[in-house]
Amino acid sequence: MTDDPLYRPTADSQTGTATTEHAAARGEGGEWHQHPGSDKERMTTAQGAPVRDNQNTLRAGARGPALLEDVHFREKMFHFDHERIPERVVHARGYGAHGYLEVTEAIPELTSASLFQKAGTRVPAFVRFSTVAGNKGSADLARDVRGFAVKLYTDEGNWDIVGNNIPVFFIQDAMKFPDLIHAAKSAPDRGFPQAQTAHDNFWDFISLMPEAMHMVMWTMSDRAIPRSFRFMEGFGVHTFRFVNAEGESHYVKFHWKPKLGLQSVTWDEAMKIMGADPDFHRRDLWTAIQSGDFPEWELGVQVFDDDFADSFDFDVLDATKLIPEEEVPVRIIGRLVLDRMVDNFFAEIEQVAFCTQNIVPGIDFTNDPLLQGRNFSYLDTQLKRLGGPNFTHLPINAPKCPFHHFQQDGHMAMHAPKGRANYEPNSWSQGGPRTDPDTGFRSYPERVEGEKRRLRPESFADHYSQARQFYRSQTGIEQKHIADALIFELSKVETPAIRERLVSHLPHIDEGLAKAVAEGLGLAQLPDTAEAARAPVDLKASDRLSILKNGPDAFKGRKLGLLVTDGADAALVRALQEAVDKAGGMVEVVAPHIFGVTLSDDEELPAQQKVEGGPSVLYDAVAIVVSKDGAEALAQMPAARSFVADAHVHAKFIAYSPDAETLLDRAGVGEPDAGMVRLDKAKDASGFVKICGALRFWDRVA
Ligand code: HDD
Repeated sequence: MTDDPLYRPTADSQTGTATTEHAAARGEGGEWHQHPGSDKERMTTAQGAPVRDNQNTLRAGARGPALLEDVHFREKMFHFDHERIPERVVHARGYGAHGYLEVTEAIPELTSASLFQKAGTRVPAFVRFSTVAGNKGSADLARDVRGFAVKLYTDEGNWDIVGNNIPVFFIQDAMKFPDLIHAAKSAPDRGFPQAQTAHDNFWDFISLMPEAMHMVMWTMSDRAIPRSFRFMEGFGVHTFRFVNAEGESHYVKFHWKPKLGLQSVTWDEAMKIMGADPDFHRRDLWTAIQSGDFPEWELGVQVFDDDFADSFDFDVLDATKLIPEEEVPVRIIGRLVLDRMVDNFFAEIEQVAFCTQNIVPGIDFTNDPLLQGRNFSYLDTQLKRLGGPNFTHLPINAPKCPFHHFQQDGHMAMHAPKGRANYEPNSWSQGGPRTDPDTGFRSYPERVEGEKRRLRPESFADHYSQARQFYRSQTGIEQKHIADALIFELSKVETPAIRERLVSHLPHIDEGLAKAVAEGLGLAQLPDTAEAARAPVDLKASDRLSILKNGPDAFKGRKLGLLVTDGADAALVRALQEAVDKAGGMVEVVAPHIFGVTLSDDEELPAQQKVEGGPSVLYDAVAIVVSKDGAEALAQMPAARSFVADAHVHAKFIAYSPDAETLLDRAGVGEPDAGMVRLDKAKDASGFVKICGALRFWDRVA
């Protein structure tokens, strides 16, 4: 055997007349030997029998029929046939990573949760990000809510915060969830459209559900097309309870704030990214973690008491409402760092089972009717998805603290409890675990009374005021994006009455928005305004609701697309690479050939993308460093012209070497503006990267 990393099939291995000699290790004692990348183990069947030939079925004669007794073939095929489990009914497409939560501020006065007792405590974490509506194989950039589910393996059990990147939800009561999801996903008769809400069923349902209007503002905003998981906020959405050692309770809302600031793409970019790289978000997370640039979020809490809850304009149990940060500031108490990719997508990302019911002593639920319903749904769905009640035995779901109980047996039980006692109470001296009245989980003894009825409280009735507040808290360009998104989505709705019904809600949010959407849809006049259960009121705008008011001012964690040709100015290329590196960003070289280019100093520069496969939508900013001949050649290539034209239309910062002007010209880019920087000298590169910190030159498209 050689150390050659590539396996080269030999003539023997293809005909099955001989086997490769494997030097090493017979499996010892029934263990599954995992040597990542190693070819030193002998291949066996699942029963451990050594395999001689993995290429050919057992046949009667060289050209004869296959034999039923070919147990190796049958076992292999049987397992393959059962490789898939049902995908999640929502949030099917996701990606995740391992990391930890470090508590930066202890809060024992608020909660007895063990992890929050001492600053500096670290607990392992696993996070899964997802889109909601699309199937497992859909594209990352769909306009959709992003799931942000966090599993914290504390020393008093697993605590799951199963949140989203949007702090509110479409509906107030879990009873409506199946309807919401049915309406959002593909229509049942035709099986499309996939991963989008731009269709009749969704807007039919939504236009009949005024409580969804606040969430609709968020999903039509750029929040629903994040640039990457690393640049989005996360929210626990519901109001939860903290309970301290004295049994006192405070209400709490959980926030995850990305260290790199907020950033989204534009809708035109999103549509193009879905074609160019459907895995854009998962690739981004993978690349960042593999390159040691670990994504980080602050854990923040909004804590408030009954007095605040009673005086607040809305019901804190209503998941379609948020509490503006200006009213209850977010207190930062920890940091979440993702520093390790999974070893195996299926074992970890697919099999991880989040349940809102997974809480630990010191945390408790409130009576939010959405949360109460979720507490049933998640456990139930894992049973279906993972095939039995023992999904907690899977390593990704098992607690990392000691656990002892009398639950037993069932499909795929992987624990073998010893001893005679499997019930409690028992009087055996080796009788197994005992409950602890002092430290065991205690529900907050909230006083409840009332008639058993199905009704929505009056305090949930204002459906528009916070939608208006959200819209009016946005910058002009963000408001335009909301209007454009509504026009796009409703233009895909085939039934005029549904379009109009949706527009009839908009005057409650903003007259200008209603008019812009009506005009964009070509409606001759605004439809009659929908009846409101409660007339909306003007609330104070909240800057924290805008992405652009909370963007970063540095290029850290971002990517420059560097379009080069043979003969490109070597000093300039290096200066750009250094400046981006210094800013904590990444450069991807895009060239006419994947081999790369030869720079002006005769050094070779390898490429990561051929120009057709590396459109500028994949980058946060672009630089075009080309020779005169190179510019001429690129100007003949449609992909190179689109690279430039798209970067321009998407308001990106563009740097270019003087010889690139021919290409800019041929791409239809007019007079240079302040977002376009001509790099005459290598030392201009750092100035360019500095202005890229603003991420977009919005003036170009405003
Ligand atoms: Fe849900 C999955 C987030 C309302 C029922 N939900 C799921 C995931 C996230 C959320 C992030 C994916 C978890 C993972 O990565 O495995 N869901 C939310 C948020 C909600 C919400 C933030 C509102 C505040 N969900 C909600 C309701 C119900 C469900 C009201 C039902 C009553 N959700 C489910 C589910 C899923 C799920 C069917 C599908 C797969 C799974 O649970 O594990 O049980």
